[in-house]
Amino acid sequence: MKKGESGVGNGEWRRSNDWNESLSRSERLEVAHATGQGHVLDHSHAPFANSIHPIQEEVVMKTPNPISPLPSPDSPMPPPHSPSPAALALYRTMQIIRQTEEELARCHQRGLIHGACHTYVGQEAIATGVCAHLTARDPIFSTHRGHGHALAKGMPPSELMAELFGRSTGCSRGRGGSMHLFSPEIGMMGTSGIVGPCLLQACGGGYSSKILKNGTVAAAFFGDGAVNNGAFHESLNMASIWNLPVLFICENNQYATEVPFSYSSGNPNVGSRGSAYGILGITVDGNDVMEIYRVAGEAVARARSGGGPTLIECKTYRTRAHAEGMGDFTYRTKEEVASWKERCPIARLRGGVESDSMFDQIDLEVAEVVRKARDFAESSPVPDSDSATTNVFSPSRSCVPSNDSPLPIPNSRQLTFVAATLEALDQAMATDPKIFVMGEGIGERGGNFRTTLGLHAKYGGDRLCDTPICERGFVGLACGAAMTGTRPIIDFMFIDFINDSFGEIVNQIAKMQYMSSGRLKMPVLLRGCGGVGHSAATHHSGMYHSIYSHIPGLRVVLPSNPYDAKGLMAYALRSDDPVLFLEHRELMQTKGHVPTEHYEIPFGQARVHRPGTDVTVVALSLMVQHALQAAEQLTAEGISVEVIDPRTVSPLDIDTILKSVSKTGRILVVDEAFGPCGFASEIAAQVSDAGFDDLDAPIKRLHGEQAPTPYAPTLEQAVVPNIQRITQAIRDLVKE
Ligand SMILES: Cc1ncc(C[n+]2csc(CCOP(=O)(O)OP(=O)(O)O)c2C)c(N)n1
Ligand SMILES: [Mg+2]
Repeated sequence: MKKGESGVGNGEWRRSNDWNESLSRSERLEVAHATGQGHVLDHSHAPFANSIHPIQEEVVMKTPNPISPLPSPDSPMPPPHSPSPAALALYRTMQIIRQTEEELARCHQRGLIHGACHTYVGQEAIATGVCAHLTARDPIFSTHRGHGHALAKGMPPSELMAELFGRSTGCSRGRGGSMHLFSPEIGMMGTSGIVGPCLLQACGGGYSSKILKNGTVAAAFFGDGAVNNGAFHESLNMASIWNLPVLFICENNQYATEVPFSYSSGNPNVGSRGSAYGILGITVDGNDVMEIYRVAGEAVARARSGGGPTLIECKTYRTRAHAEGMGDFTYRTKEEVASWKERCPIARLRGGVESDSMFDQIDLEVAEVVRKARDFAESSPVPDSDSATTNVFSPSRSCVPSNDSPLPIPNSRQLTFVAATLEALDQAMATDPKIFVMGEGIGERGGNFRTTLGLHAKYGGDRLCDTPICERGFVGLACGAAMTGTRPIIDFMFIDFINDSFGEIVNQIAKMQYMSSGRLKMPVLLRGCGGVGHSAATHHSGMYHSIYSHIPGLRVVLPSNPYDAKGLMAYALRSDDPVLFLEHRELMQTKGHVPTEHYEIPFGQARVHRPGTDVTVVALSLMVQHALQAAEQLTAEGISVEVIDPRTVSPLDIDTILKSVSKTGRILVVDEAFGPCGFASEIAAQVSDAGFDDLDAPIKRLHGEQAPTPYAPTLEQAVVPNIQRITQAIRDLVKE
């Protein structure tokens, strides 16, 4: 088939039924390589009902199908019979979707729906055929066009409609609307307004299945628009190398908004792309619910029995506009839409059965369900405005307190900063089998900075998982894993690499608890080292705490010594919030007193490292150590400096800072990172708001220069605060 041609009705529909489930990944790869796309059989040459499930065989053979291009035109048409229970069940689900969507469209026209409304009309067969094989424990992850997925997974139409009406009874409690539907109770793990992440999250669902050994299968539903996104590539590769129980369901409706797939895709065949990743890829008629049901059934069974992932491309068409209210005929013709309406998956399943049939009874029953759903939505209360900021974070919990301090204790055990975090991690992994670590070289090698040294031998390769270099991919996977009950730790090595996964953190991980109204927890720990000092230059020296602290839903932690590093790490490993754990490279080999036993340091509790009366200095990470040395030097000059280490930027313990300022009347904030919109600016703003009357001098900030980090040691030292500059800044402030 040439680029841009549709396969519909021209005998190009392809599927495979000879994939050997017992093949290992390397054997699958061999087959795939040996045959090119040989694992993808030309359906027109295959016997039609060759490997059909018994129920389906009955259904398919009894369902005349005048619209379908399948089976091949030469196949004999089966005689009409009354439909099987399976066919009726599938029909009912498709009708629920169709009638709910059409009602939603009418409600949108009446102005009852405030935001976007992307309907699934024309594509009902896909969600219906796939979800029929899934239980409530099997997670699905979906996209902006997700109404049909939610309904097929078992969401009552009333909950969907109430959500689009913005009511508190909606599936997302009025927080999500059309594009953000959550019902984890039935395995509907969420739709996303961003194209791509659902594939990565489904990999996370598959990875959880592997860690928890619970036999669940995850599915991602996505459009053709997603297959040219990096998330597609990274997901299929990860699912392949880790043999994840995942179904990738591409709903190729041939347009991404107004852009034809034939234009945007160098290779317009999605199903055959599976072989590029060593996984089975299939293309099916997306308007043939029985065929989808059959193929998905095989794929689910394969995934459940350890046979790994399957990519299923369903060729289909949306017969309404991209979203309600949008223009439709600037990029496609009325004739094209009309021709696809002729291929309606619902009419096709009816197979020409006329009125007074069991289908008609279902139509009437569904109409009543949808009418009641609309009434329910319209009469439901709007959310209480007091709830607008709840569930951004998990409720705080008690912990094993730390009564100790990082101060040197004679003859006490000394550990490096890294060894302290390793001990906390080891202790947590020993007691919590849901924890796993992902990163480059963190397996047998134990990590570039020895952050996981020795753990692979203790806990095995699934829990200490070396990754390909695909930060967005494995962070997105971590999101889906946390959604499905495990505790992922991502070890970035250098924290600069975190920015490749920015969207997954900011748009997905950080927002998940809020968008699910607290029904999903997000225990993802993201760690890595940064900071200036090793001539690592601009891509290996970053300090990004200010950027990520700006985001609601993220905890940001920067320990300044080994004792705090262990306690904060231990607390992070039991937190239900996503945590960025930022380790300064210049601190990693520093030693300090660290108790052997388990202890935790709760977030949001600053440490006053040194009491003083003349000036308050607030600093983070390495800057705490610099500030302490500066304070020591200034004692000789008669200046008494109080040094405060907030330890966490989110949450920020402003009370300890304000209390100190009420005593000293002067404050200097030292931060290695850039100044504008930064940590120091935030503290300055909060102190001027709440502590203005206590100030005897202007608030001062000392921060990194507004420039990328250079390489040469002389240049490097020119862009960050050092002991000498801190000392001078304190002297100047005392004189103000
Ligand atoms: C990453 C990203 N870029 C752009 C958009 C804007 N957008 C919303 S829907 C859409 C088209 C998606 O097409 P496709 O994936 O084929 O799904 P369909 O709408 O056809 O079901 C686009 C570009 C987005 N939501 N996410
Ligand atoms: Mg599309």
